[in-house]
Amino acid sequence: MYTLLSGLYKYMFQKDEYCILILGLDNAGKTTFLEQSKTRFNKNYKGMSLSKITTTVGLNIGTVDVGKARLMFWDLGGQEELQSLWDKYYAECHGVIYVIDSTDEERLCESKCAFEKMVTSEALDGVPILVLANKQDIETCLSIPDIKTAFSDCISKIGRRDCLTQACSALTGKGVREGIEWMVKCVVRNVHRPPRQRDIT
Ligand SMILES: Nc1nc2c(ncn2[C@@H]2O[C@H](COP(=O)(O)OP(=O)(O)OP(=O)(O)O)[C@@H](O)[C@H]2O)c(=O)[nH]1
Ligand SMILES: [Mg+2]
Repeated sequence: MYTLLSGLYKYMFQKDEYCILILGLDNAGKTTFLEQSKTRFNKNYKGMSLSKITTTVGLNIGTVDVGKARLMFWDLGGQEELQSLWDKYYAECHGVIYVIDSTDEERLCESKCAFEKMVTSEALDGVPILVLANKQDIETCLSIPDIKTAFSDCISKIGRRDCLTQACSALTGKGVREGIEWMVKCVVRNVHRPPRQRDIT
């Protein structure tokens, strides 16, 4: 009886946990995205004012529950000297959210280089990647096709893993829910696959 009840309790309340890294250059909007996600998905979360967010030195951690999945976000600082720390977290992660500032054409090439380095890391083989073209609330921003063109020579390096480019505004919340729901679908599907098939979609 106890086993039956504890099984039922676990089925109803226990969440499966997934670690998701939020990466991208400094000023891309990673921490704003994290705060916006917590506000949107966690009912009683009283978020900090988005305008008060300052550059991340180290990392921020946040949790978001989506159905039976619990996403543990690790938002890492994007400044050049902090990028060398990103790969310390790769072995533990189930998914990557890569944030691009769509208004910063000058740094797009720099962002592409950081993306390329990340995506070719063996420790991330088969890990789903959500690319967020952020700051789409600003009229002069680059469009999704513009960004895909700028990143085109990385495409072959993404391989056969799940990858989606999503228009987003971390500030207004546009595209945030869609991006997270896509990520949940991918990570849940991946853990139920044998490891060697994780990169086959
Ligand atoms: N207009 C607009 N501004 C945004 C958006 N997302 C973030 N910002 C602004 O961009 C700036 C940087 O945002 P952060 O969230 O601190 O960026 P970050 O990627 O965490 O930066 P680091 O912590 O330095 O790596 C802040 O002034 C934000 O208000 C967005 O979707 N639209
Ligand atoms: Mg930050």
